[in-house]
Formats: sequence, structure tokens, C-alpha cells
Amino acid sequence: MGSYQGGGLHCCSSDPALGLLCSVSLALRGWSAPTMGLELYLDLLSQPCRAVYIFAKKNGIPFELCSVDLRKGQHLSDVFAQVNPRQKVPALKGGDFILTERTTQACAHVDEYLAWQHTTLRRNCLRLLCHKVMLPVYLGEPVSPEMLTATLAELDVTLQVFEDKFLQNKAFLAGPHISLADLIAITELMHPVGAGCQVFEGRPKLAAWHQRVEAAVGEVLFQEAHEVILKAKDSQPADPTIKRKLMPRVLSMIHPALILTPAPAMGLQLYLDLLSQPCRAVYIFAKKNCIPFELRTVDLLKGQHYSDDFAQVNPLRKVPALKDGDFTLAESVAILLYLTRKYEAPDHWYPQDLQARARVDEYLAWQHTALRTSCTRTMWQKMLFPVLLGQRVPPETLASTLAELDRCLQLLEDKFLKDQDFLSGPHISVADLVAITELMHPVSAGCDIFKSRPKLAAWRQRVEAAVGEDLFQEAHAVIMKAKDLPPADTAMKERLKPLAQLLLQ
Ligand SMILES: N[C@@H](CCC(=O)N[C@@H](CS)C(=O)NCC(=O)O)C(=O)O
Repeated sequence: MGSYQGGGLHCCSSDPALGLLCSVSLALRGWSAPTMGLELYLDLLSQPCRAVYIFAKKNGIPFELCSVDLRKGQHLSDVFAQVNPRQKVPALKGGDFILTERTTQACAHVDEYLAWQHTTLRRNCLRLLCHKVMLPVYLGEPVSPEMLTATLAELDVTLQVFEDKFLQNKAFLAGPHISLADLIAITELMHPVGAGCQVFEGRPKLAAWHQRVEAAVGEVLFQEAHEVILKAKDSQPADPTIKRKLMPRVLSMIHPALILTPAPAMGLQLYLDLLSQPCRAVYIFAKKNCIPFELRTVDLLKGQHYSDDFAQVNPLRKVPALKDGDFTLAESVAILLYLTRKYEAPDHWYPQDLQARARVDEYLAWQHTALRTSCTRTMWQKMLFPVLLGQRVPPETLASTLAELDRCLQLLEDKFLKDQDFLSGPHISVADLVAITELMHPVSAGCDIFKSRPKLAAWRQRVEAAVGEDLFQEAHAVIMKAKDLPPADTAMKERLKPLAQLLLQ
């Protein structure tokens, strides 16, 4: 797949059909050949991709085909997310382009069809492919005969509207000439054909239109664009990793309501309190990698980690903790590494390369007794002692904690970050997550540790961007509001006494 180098136009959408519209409507409205190279990110398994492909080829638009194999989950890769953060195809990246508006009646007819098809033909054809091929053949999930019958019946109604309202007695959908509307419609209808449904049988008007479109496109190009979909029913079953990745997306495509349903926990439970820095690292990692998990909140300030139930999961009575079926695990680093291996996270998180991995290990080993301690002490001494316990920390104690923090930050810069983009090299790894979540502890207490450290500040920006701003904010919302916590009650004060003593030493 071509990789994104920055700059230029990106065109994509949260919905593949909208992405298509975005891309193709540029062409519709007067595309001039790009001067900086046009990249089309396509998988010809997808109907809007086929429409874009045919259109570009047919019109001699020069482009680089960047294949994104949906069945291998390549649309979920980090590289592709840079081109289309919504992780859908088609997507387009190009250089200079010219748009010229042209409003004619023919355009209006095309627009009318384009607007209609999203929720009708598009939906029906996609559902049919999922019900007949993607779920039973590729993902090994049976589909009930009732569901299949309902989908076929819906498609039948839609095809009738297609004939009566749009095609009528015209040669093509918008009149005597082929338009984008025809391309979008035919590539859509080839989905059920690919799934083995003879949609043109018993519909002579539709069949004749199909012939006209195919002839106008050219038989060779038409076959080339539809080769993949026509072989889709012979796909090999997906391996379990790919299945796990794709299943929620396939379900949400055919049944939007399912998007609202939390992904099945599949046995993985994460016991977290986002007030805790190692919990935030685990949370960000799991979310960023779309690992389905059930969040079991353990409220540390309420002492929930002292409960007998939690002790069964982690007898050390600390968060984070993990439960995966009968398997339980403590320690954030062990949890992060377990998740990278079990869910085969992209290599950069915990590289296979011996020396690159050793660099990550090195940081993970160092931080426990260095940055971890000084960030925890700073946060408590500057914020939680006064806020929760109403207790002032002696200035000399605080000064010595801040001096130690400063020493650790210097080591972080000089020994680990150096002139690299991330702590263990050019890509983000679990080391960066562990470090950034730690540093947000003093930040939450009002210490501007990045102010006089431009190198560290730039690294923070890179990590935040790699994680995604929304997820970063979400994970840190609790700690950033900790200064507004109400004072501890007597029971909480009692519970916190041993910890408080430890943190003042
Ligand atoms: N080394 C452990 C440390 C875990 C830890 O200390 N967790 C704290 C929250 S940040 C906790 O659960 N504290 C509760 C307590 O000690 O009572 C890890 O990295 O997971």
C-alpha cells in the first residue's frame, strides 16, 4: 500500500459511499488531472471502490492504485488511518485539483439518485453480501434463513423503485448518456451478483440497462473491476485475529443499531481506575488497538481494591488488573505485553526486532523506581494532600520531590528520548504510553513540566497525536479534574494514612 507522506488533498469519509461521492463528485464537476499524483486507496471488493476505479480508468485519469485489503484488515492499520482516519475505503489523496461547478438538469438527476441510493440500494446490496458471503463464508457466522429472506424481500422492493422511479424508459439513469449514477448503481448491484443472487433475472428492463452500462464502460474494464467480488464467495475463512478485528465492523455495517451495543467482552475484563497512571496506559493501549474489553472500574478512593471480590482478581490489591477467562494478571507492564501478544498489536508497540524491543524493555524496567515514584509523589504532595486530606506538605519535602522529578525528567530526555521521535525509536511504543500517562500526574497537579523542556513538549505532542486527541483527553479526564475532588471523609482518611505516610518520607 502506498504510504502517506503528508500534504495534498485527502478525500475520504466516515461512510464508504460518501467517500466515493466525495472522490467521484470532484470528477463529476470537472476534474483536471492532478499535477502532484493522485493516489486511490481501494479494495475492489467494495462497490464504491469499483465505481471510482472504473471512472478513473475509463476517463484516463492517472492514478496510483494503493490496495487496501479489507479482508486482511489493512484498513485498520495505522498507515491507512493517516490517509483516512475513519478507516474506510475508498479514499483519495491527491495534489492540485480544480473544481468547477456545473449545475444542469442532468446533474440534478444524478444527484437525486446519489442521494437516494445510500439508504436503499446500497444498504440492501451490502446486507446481502454480508448475509450470504461475509458472515457465513468468511467469518464463519451462520445467518438465519429468516434474515436472508427478509433481506432478499427488501432488495426486491428497492429494485422495483429503481426501475419505476429512476430508470423509467430511459437508456441510462440520468438520460440518454451514462453518468456516475449508473456506475454507482451497477457496482452496487454486482454485490448481490457476487453473492450468487441473479438480480437481473425476471427484470428485462434492468438486464438491458446492465448490458448498456457494461458496453459503455467496456467489457474488459468491467470484468477487471468485478473480478474480486465475483470470486468473493470462494474466500478462505478468516483467521481468528482478523475475524476478531472485522466482526464488530461487519455487524455495525449491516445493523447500525449494533454500533451502540458495546462490543462483546469475549472474556477480557480490565480492572482500572483512571486516576491511576498505569491504568491509563493500559486503557489507552486497549482502546487504541480496538481490543474488546469490559471495563471494571475499581474506585481506589472508595477503597474498592480492598474488597474480597477484587482480591480474587489481584491479591496484590492494586490496579490495573486483568481477567481473561480464568486467567488473571497484575502489573501494568505485564498486562500491556500480554495484550500486545494476545491481540497481535502492530509491531511498533512492542517490536519483534531484538534490539528495538530491548530499548522498550529498558525503559519499562527503569521507570518503576524512577519516574513512577517522583510523579506519584509530586501529584500527591502538590495536589491530593491539600485537596483530599487538607494537609500542607512541608516546603522542603516538596522541594526535594520536585528536584528528584527534575532529575528524572532530565534522564528521560538525555538517556531515553535523545533526538528520537519516540522513547525507543522512530515509532510509538508501549514505553511512550507508560511515560506520558506518568507525566500527566504532575501536570494534573499544576506542574508545567514541559514548559522549559521543548524537546519533551514536542514528544508529548507526537504521542498525543499518535494516540488520538479524543482518546488522550478521555483517558486523562479523571486525573485532570482531581483538584476538584471533595475532601476525604474520616473512613477514607483512615484508609489513606499508610499511603500518605509513605509518600511523605
Ligand atoms: N507496579 C504496579 C503498580 C500498581 C499500583 O501501584 N497501582 C496503584 C494505583 S496507581 C494502586 O492500585 N494503589 C492502591 C494501593 O496501593 O492501595 C503496576 O505498574 O501495575
